[in-house]
Amino acid sequence: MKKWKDKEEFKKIFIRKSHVAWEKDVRDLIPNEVYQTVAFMIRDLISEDWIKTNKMYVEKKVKQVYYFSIEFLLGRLLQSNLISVDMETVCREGLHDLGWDLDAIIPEERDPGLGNGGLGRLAACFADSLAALRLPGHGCSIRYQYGLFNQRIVDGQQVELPDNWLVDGYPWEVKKVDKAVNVCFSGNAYMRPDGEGNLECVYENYHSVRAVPYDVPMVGYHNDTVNTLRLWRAEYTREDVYRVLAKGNRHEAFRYKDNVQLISRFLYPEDSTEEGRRLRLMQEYFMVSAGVQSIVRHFKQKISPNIKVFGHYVAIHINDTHPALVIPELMRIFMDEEGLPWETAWDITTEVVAYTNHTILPEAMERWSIPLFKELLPRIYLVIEELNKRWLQQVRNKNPGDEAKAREVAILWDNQVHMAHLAVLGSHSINGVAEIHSQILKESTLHAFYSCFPERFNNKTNGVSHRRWLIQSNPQLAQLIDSAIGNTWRKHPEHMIHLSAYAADTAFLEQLDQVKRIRKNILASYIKAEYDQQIDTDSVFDIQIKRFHLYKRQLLNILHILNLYYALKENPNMDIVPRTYLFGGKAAAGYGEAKMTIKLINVVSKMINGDHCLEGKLKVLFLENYNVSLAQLLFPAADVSEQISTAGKEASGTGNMKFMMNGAITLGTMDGANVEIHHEVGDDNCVIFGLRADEVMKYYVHGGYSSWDLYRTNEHIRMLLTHLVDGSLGNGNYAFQMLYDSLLDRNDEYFVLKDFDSYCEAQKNIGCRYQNHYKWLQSSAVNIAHSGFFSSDRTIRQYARDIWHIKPVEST
Ligand code: GFP
Repeated sequence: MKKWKDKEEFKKIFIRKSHVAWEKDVRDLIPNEVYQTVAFMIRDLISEDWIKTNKMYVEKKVKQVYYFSIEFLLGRLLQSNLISVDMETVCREGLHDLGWDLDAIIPEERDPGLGNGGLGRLAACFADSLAALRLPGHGCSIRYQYGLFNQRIVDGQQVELPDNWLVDGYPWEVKKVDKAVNVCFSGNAYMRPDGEGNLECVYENYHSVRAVPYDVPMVGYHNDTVNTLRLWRAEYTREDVYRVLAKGNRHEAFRYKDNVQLISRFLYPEDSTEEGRRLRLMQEYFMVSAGVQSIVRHFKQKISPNIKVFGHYVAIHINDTHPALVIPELMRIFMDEEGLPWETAWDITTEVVAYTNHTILPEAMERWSIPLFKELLPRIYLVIEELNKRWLQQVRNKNPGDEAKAREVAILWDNQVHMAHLAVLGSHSINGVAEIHSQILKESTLHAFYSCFPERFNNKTNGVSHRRWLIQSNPQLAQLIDSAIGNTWRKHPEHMIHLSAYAADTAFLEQLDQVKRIRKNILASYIKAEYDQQIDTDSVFDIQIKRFHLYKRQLLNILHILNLYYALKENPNMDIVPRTYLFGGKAAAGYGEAKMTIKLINVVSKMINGDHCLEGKLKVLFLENYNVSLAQLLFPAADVSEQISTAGKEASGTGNMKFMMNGAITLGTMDGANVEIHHEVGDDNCVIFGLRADEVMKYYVHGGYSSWDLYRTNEHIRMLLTHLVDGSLGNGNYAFQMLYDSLLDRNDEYFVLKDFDSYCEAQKNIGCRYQNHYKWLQSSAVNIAHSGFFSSDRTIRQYARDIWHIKPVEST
């Protein structure tokens, strides 16, 4: 790994680079130019290793994994790359001498919002761990011109603004024009005899889109591995534009150009319209086809001309169902381009592909209308049709007369393409992301498939990168851990368990208290600067940060806060530990209830924060535009981690792990990875409440429970619900009618009211525990000590060993 010798060398290079890049004196640079200059300097440091890593993989002919994901939520790269190359201090000191503060430069990087939540962030942690473990693995996704929207709160409501993250350029990417491929859409596809007694496919009159890759380096932590995240951008070709122009219609040519560029313009186009759904399907196939074509080309050029051994060298992972078209795309290439018969093509495909399921929510199980699919991807449709025919034949042979069975596992049914079924059928491994979730997949969601292929199902509990979420986000805590147990945990997070010995060490706990205080102060300063709000750093920081969804139950949290507020109004002398409740998260633009929950939080926040009779006992804030960078400020400052989804609904959660790593205490249901956190730390060190997943399931089987009964019998609940619609929250009558309806008329699908009392108890429990501060700190230490299991390094090692069969590659 190339390095800067010292800050003097850093400064020399910085001055030279900035002269060339900006034609300016260093004094005259603006902060963004400083950021870009340092980014290019890091690129300089890693470029040899990047080339070498790729060469080494080819020379050693190692098996490589390609991780396909529609989201890659990287976060800013400047600081994480500086940490990986071990040059943060040199850079900080060098910049300081030149009159710049690194901490003021870091925010100049726009946080690339190429994802929405856990799914995309997990992909980024996995890329980080692959490189840190020297594993040959790369990412594949789309270079969206606009990331997920920027969220602003106006009059308490979420407003979505475009996230034009590329506006100043992105210094980490490298455009690889020579690696472009064409992706074909529409046209006609049909089978005809090939003259040798077989059928061959004719695909004609299609239009093609040029897919151009932009590569981003994934830099290994303190090693010389640099893997690649390949992001595809859709471009038109000049020839295609001329072809349209030649027909004499200039408007048509403009429309064509625009339609092509649209493919990689937005993350998650609005899918409530046919147009939006069409675009989304185009995006999925675009990413898949470009990615698979480039893998096959690389394999044939660099590894072997014999396509039959493809599976010995390549593993492809599909992150949720969005990239499931990898399966028919591989089949297309193997049969149409490589001339393999169906059976051989199928054997190789299933040998290569593995699938992770991330949710059991029915709305997230992707389905496409067959007419749309056929029109857009006629060749791929023929493959799926044949696959479905062969598969159902097998199923019907085994279960004669049982059409219900066929329906349960069909890929094509009810005029729809079922992507999860395609993903399961075409993969040799199917995993869930936490023990309880994998169990639910086997027992219910994918039970029919589990009974056909039990050996394919397994669990891989999620993990998070302790480099980003601890070393980078909370350097104070990282140093404290070093001082107690040495620094081997930085490369081996499982060594954090040695901290257990310090959970009763008063001096250590005092320092831990100090660290938390520092982090709470940092957050408080941010909130003061951004919102002009003072928050009390002696209060409990109780934080819920995640995407807004009814099943994640931000509503339960805010209803409890409202209840607490009313109780304080009634009894101003009530003795409670002061609380600061913080929320952050985005709601999908078309998701009414989620947006209304944001509004409710903001209305309640205004009411409570403006009530000076509370004597600082209660404060509520909604922080705008939750993203990776804001998360890095919030996790280290938290005392309480809100993980309160309806049991059985949150596949895993990864925020829960980030909080734990930073010493927060989980307040959660027995859901997702909370179950494993509870298993690690025990009842003494987390607070569990609410219905268990099997209880929820039992209610569902019997059509739910009656929330009206609760409404009638529980006066707190009745009062809270009444206030949602009687105008007492100051927003006019019926302001929160939609939430009221979801809780009562739609019978509280997510058991918010059913778990309400239990949650209130759990909140009281938190208060009591916090009062015994010494014990609280002990719990905090136990949580940190046990968080090593939740490092994505552990998760990735398991994927590498059990699913991908890839090994670390040492440089020679
Ligand atoms: C989804 C699931 C989470 C899970 C992540 C990563 O997250 O429970 O932790 O995927 O596996 F819901 P979102 O993208 O929905 O936030």
